Amino acid sequence: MTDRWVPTTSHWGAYQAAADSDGGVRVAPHPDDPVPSPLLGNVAGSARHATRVARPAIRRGWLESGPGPSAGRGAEEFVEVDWDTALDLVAAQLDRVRNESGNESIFGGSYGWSSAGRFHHAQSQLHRFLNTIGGYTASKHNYSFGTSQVLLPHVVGSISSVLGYADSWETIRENTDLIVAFGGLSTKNLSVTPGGVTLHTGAASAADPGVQVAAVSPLGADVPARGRWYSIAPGTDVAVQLALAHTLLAEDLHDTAFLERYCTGFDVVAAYLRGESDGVAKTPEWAAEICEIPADDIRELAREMAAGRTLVNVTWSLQRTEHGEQPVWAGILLAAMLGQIGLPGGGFGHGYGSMAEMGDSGPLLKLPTLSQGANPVREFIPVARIADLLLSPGQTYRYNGQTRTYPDIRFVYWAGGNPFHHHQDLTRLRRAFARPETVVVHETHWTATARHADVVLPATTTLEREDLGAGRRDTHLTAMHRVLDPHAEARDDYLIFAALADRLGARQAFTEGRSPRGWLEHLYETWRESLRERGHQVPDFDRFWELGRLELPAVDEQPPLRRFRQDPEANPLHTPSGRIELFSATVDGFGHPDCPGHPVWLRPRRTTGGPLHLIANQPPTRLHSQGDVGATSLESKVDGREPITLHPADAAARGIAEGTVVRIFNDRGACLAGARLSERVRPGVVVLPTGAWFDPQPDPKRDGATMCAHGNPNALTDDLPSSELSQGCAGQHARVDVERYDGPLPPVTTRTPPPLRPA
Ligand SMILES: Nc1nc2c(c(=O)[nH]1)N[C@H]1C(S)=C(S)[C@@H](COP(=O)(O)OP(=O)(O)OC[C@H]3O[C@@H](n4cnc5c(=O)[nH]c(N)nc54)[C@H](O)[C@@H]3O)O[C@H]1N2
Ligand SMILES: Nc1nc2c(c(=O)[nH]1)N[C@H]1C(S)=C(S)[C@@H](COP(=O)(O)OP(=O)(O)OC[C@H]3O[C@@H](n4cnc5c(=O)[nH]c(N)nc54)[C@H](O)[C@@H]3O)O[C@H]1N2
Ligand SMILES: [Mo]
Repeated sequence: MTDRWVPTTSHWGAYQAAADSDGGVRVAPHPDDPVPSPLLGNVAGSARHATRVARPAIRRGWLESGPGPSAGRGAEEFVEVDWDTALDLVAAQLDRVRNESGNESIFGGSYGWSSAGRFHHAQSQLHRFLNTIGGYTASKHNYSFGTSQVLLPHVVGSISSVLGYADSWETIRENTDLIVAFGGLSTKNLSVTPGGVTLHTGAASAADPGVQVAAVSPLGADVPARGRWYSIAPGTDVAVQLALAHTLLAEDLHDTAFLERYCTGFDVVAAYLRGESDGVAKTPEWAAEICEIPADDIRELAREMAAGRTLVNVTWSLQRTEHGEQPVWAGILLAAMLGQIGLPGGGFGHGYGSMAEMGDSGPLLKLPTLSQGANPVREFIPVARIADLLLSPGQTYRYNGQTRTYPDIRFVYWAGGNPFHHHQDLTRLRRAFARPETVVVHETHWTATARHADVVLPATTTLEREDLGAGRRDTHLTAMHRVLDPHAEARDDYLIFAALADRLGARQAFTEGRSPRGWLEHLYETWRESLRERGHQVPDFDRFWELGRLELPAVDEQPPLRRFRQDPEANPLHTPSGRIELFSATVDGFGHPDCPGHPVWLRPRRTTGGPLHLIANQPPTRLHSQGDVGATSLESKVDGREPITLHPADAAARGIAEGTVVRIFNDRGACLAGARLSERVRPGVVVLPTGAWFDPQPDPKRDGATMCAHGNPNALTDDLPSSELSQGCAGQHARVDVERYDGPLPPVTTRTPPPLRPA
């Protein structure tokens, strides 16, 4: 424990921390950070909150009756036990399951953001541990841009060519005339990068990029200060994009030389735009009917796009929807027709306004990295198919041209993620979590996922251990000093896995004989050596630790799309044609009905659920579910519930006033929330951000159904993928209705631990 101010970092940025006299923590922004994150306000209140997991805890039914499927998960009380009891039980079950049915019946995907820190990253620790004991069924891709992760390799050959080498805000300011921002440029998202960002320069840039911005979004909040707002009906961006493309084509504003030299398949797309292949010309008039943006505005915008250097940006939210491939592919089509892909400040952007790293100018540098080892098991799922996996062993499904089969999972191991935050249709996920024999969760706090486990092992937070921290495109590496002693009996994920590895005969393989501090030195010195080989000098570990941070050396690398533009024969893309595939014979050949071989407008299949379009976007007050018991998050609540924002007209039609507690419902579920009214939300659209800790209670309006008393939108979302091509998360949208909630208000129960009994 230290009452000195010491450096640390988090996914929402670097900061300073010191212990206070009551055992809690004081935090202050990094002194050089121009725009510290509001999420910093959650740290102090979360650090020693009543919901910290204090001791190993075991669900009573599992402890008394042994492993097996159980609907008691998420309902029964927990029994607190000592560490040796808990570790012996977990090790024995891992051993039994791997011997009886092989390691593929252990699901260790364990998706989630966990905490910043290159060594103690819980998911990496879990994967490394499971690999030393024979492997696990894994998950592929992420919830953030999992649809693009499957699509982009078919279209531009890799994900990183678009996401890894984004132009900096500075380059944009110097070169760009117009940003057409599908999904807007939301500053609320820009304090966050996985691993952290030391100096938040991007938030200010997105708020006012210094160039023209045409922001296409249902929400005024996504529009930068001097941007133009194109208010769009959610889920219809592709219609606008195709109409922009149609205008470029019809008015001969497209760059035929670029399309011929660098792209393939434009002829197929052009026939579709003209309506030759389906009888419908994709004119602005056609689009206006769908997206509710006037046809003349679309036509004018197309002309403006062709008149200067234009960056076509698509936020990640747009691909986190049904048919989420289409707005990404259509965005690339538009950028290709403008002929500016590979030019500074032009072409296609994906994720400006989604994450701080996009537009940050720090070096593209490999950071110190813990090896996860090799997984002998080949089974995996696309990450968002978790409920299908648990509910439907043996069932086949399509994915990226393949037909795959779900393995039979008996043991679920989760560390550093919160599926009862991140997954869709949480009522269905509860049924899925009732199926395995054993669910083990490492958690810092009593999240909904911890409450749905059989064995909960208390993990330390970053403040309670030492680590090295930096994010992608970060400018600095931070020496994350320990500030607090571990809470109660909490242990580092690493030490928990070391103790399990010991019981399973894999201690040496897992630890390589190193202490946590020994690992930090090892990772740092290995990294330092690799930098030295490339001609960069950084201080030794002891000096670095004393300094508290070091500036990362600048590395100059030409973005792959710039090299491609300079010489497409010498630097082809990793696509079958070596070019940008506006039509992909590969994707076409897969025959997925919901993702044909070129960008198309597809009507949403899901139109039931209610008259209002719910947007479940990222919360301005938290990182996902992290920090929901902290001050910034709590201050935003309305009567203790998550705020839902409605247009005043939609509210008035339902007798809802500012501050009213409302019930949001559809055929999948219901939740409560507190009404906030705003003219800056499109009529017919409501916004309920993700991350309020899921609080399932009996729904007083529907027999046998549950209602989240707190306001988690995943009580309402559909558990359906973006498409069969990518099987990505499509949780951004749902159809719902909203009503006043006049009944007696159920208390929010997430801010105290579940019922716990001493052994
Ligand atoms: N409806 C809808 N749903 C969505 C989205 C959406 O747009 N709409 N967005 C999706 C997206 S993009 C994402 S990335 C996901 C995010 O989903 P998650 O990454 O699962 O969300 P987090 O709340 O960050 O969960 C991280 C968990 O790790 C725990 N943790 C932190 N540090 C440690 C540690 O050191 N050790 C251990 N053992 N645990 C730790 C935290 O307490 C927390 O519970 O949500 C997705 N869900
Ligand atoms: N404060 C904070 N910042 C975060 C996170 C967080 O939890 N909290 N999470 C981080 C993570 S993991 C990720 S992946 C990124 C996610 O980055 P994004 O996915 O880009 O973020 P969202 O906030 O979900 O959505 C951005 C905006 O898209 C708009 N939008 C939604 N649907 C449509 C549509 O159909 N058409 C148009 N034109 N616009 C639409 C919404 O108005 C929304 O505000 O954010 C990161 N930043
Ligand atoms: Mo994400």
